[in-house]
Amino acid sequence: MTDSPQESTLFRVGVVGHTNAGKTSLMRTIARDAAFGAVSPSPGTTVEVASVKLFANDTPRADFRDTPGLEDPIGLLEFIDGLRTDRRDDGPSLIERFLGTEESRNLFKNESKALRQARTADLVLYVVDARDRVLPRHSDEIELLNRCGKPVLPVLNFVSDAEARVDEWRDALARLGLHATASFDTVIYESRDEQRLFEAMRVLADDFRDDIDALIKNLRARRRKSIDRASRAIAELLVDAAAYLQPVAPVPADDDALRAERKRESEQALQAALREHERLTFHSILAAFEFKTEDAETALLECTDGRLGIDLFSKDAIRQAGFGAVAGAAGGAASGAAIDLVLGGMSLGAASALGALIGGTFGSSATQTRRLYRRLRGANDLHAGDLTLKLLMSRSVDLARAILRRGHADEKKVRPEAVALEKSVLDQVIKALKSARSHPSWSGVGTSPPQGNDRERSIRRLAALVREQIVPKRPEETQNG
Ligand SMILES: Nc1nc2c(ncn2[C@@H]2O[C@H](COP(=O)(O)OP(=O)(O)OP(=O)(O)O)[C@@H](O)[C@H]2O)c(=O)[nH]1
Ligand SMILES: [Mg+2]
Repeated sequence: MTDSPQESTLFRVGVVGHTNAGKTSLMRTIARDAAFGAVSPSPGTTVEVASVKLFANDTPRADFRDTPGLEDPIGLLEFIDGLRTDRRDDGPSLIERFLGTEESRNLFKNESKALRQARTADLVLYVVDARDRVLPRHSDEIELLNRCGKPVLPVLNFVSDAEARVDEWRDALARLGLHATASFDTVIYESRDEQRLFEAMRVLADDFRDDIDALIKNLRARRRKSIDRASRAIAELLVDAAAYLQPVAPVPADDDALRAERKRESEQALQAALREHERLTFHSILAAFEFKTEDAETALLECTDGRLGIDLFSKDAIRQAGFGAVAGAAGGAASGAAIDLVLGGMSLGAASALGALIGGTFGSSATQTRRLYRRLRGANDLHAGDLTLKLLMSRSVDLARAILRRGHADEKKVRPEAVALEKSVLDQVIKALKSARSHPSWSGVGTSPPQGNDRERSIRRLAALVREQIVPKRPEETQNG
């Protein structure tokens, strides 16, 4: 890998460690790129150095280099010790000498690629599988890295695992002279841990303080933006679904069989439209958190026994969301496929009152007018009931919560945990959707989202409500704007 003059001044971080410690996984999560490199449970996966640049406001600020794992640190340290010709040989000169040997090109081919990066980096991230016991090979690895003459920051990976020995590791590292340590699970993502990792890097690489500060600021801004975008996508889904009307074709008054048939057709069409709209929202949530959505169904979302595989219009969906009692109270609502679709019926009195409305006493939109005429002619509409709206809210919030804590290194399918939302929150949502209910023209189901100030206000109000459910406000977020 050769560098242009401009690139050679870029803050360079070597990501080094024992094989299988999660170096490539760390790269994936930090770069928000689930396709970076190859990750596997077997050791020796990465065999070439690969670089990722991190940007803040379109300016490259750091160049992270993934390296092959150190497979035989004990043998390598012995070999390098054997290269000593003078007792005053220091670490870097021994490493340079090693990199010039024949053995560095064959026997220690992978290790030499890693050490070359450590030697040329401005900072070395030493990735450790924190579930491992602290072994002699680890102290040899640290000795090798120390000899490269660059600041070393240990990163304890797998820290969300019940078997992680974080304290043991911190203690052992301190005894080896490494007092600054970061912990970062690359699969179960914690934005605070990522920020702390960068803050620790800043302490050790003061020359690049401005770059690291810019990256930290960028991290915070991106996270806020992701949460805002996901909240908005969910709010739009709710407004669109609440406003949506599915017409039921009119039938002669005496033909009950045909009426039932038309209603069934309409129900199916409404269900299909809302299912598709929910699916699109799931994609928007993934995109909000910088996950690629092209392969969402195959790589991320498709699951048969998990939450997302459960049909929106099924008893299981109701049960999953913890709405069993609600559905029971609705009396037979949970009877399978045709759950909670409401037929907009109308009494004669109401119809004549509407007739007066259409007469122009009060202004009404073209869509409203058309709808009223249809109703006067005995036609009807179906719309989603409150239960469906609550389900849409609950399912998409569950997904957003899961994605919020998903590292790009996670290779498993998304399995959102069903967290029952408070009844008062769901009631607030239904209340906030009241105006959408009476404005069919606000619905973007099956079309591009309509524009309009009132719709926009409704969406913003709901988005604030949704945001609080995705992530409770943290003092630092409010303080930093
Ligand atoms: N649960 C969990 N799994 C992880 C974590 N980091 C890595 N893994 C898994 O551990 C295995 C090894 O991860 P890699 O990223 O390939 O490790 P590596 O250090 O790049 O390995 P080599 O390239 O072979 O040296 C993969 O199966 C990862 O999915 C983590 O923080 N938590
Ligand atoms: Mg790797």
